[in-house]
Amino acid sequence: MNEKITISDSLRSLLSKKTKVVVLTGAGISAESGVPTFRGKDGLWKKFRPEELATFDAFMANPKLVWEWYEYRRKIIEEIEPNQGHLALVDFQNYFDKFNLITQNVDGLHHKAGSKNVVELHGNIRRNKCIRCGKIYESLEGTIEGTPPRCPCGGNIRPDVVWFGEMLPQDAINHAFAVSSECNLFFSIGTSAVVHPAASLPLIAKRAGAYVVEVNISPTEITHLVDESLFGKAGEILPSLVKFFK
Ligand code: BJW
Ligand code: ZN
Repeated sequence: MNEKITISDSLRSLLSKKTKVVVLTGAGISAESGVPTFRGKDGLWKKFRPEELATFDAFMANPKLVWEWYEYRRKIIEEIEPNQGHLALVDFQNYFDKFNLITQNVDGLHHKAGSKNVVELHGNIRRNKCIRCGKIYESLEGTIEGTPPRCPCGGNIRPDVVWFGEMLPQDAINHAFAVSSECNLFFSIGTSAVVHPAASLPLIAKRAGAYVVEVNISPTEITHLVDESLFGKAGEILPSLVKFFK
């Protein structure tokens, strides 16, 4: 008997090994590790307007400011650890025969927790790339020091993340669409579900017949569309869900 959460009989019966499961995560799953979310009361966007920092135009207009903002965030991420929510999703992966984890997060915490084959829709904050020749830099080795550093080709180095108005990595989004339209059970965890195309994944799953569950501390844009909402912290709800696995 699990005393922490109450779930429907429908969800309970879907928590079987054979169910095809897709999980989409957002900033909320990393909040309990100490990564600020983007929106809401304590969101990053309260201090900085997104269009000032998370667009290519913003980077071109003020590369130093944007680079320093990412350096500040990298520093936060380097010092923290995955939480119980990330760890529970490793249990999900080990339990379900068909499991796909898709994240909008750039913090790499799912990987650090032990999740495999994580689909990163918005890139990874640790990786960088040259805006001129496109060379990918896993570290800053080989770049010319500066704020931001420069590529030997002369181009500025930027974080390899997806900014507003930019295309998502083609393979990642194609895979995300494909598995979302084929799953039986879809979890939308710790995301405000306002940024597209990621926000359309739960809707695609729902339209294709999946049972859609959201896990969030408060209602979101998709609350009225999902089959079940589990309100609470991901770091508490997800370990409780694992206890229902047969
Ligand atoms: C907890 C919790 C706890 C807290 N437990 N829960 C269709 C309609 C309208 C607009 C568009 C559309 N298609 C495209 C657009 C434009 C745009 C867009 O979506 N705009 C909307 C905002 C209106 N999309 C794009 O531009 C995308 N590109 C694209 O579509 O390309 C095609 C194209 C190109 C050119 C022209 C036309 C088409 C790219 C989007 C890139 C998003 N990038 C960012 C920054 C990444 C780099 C970085 O990190 O700096 O990605 S923005 C930011 O938002 C980041 C996040 O991944 C993303 C989503 O945020 P998320 O994860 O949902 O976080 P929050 O803070 O919003 O929510 C946290 C939630 O957690 C809250 O609900 C809390 O309650 C909850 N919570 N603690 C559980 N403990
Ligand atoms: Zn270059």
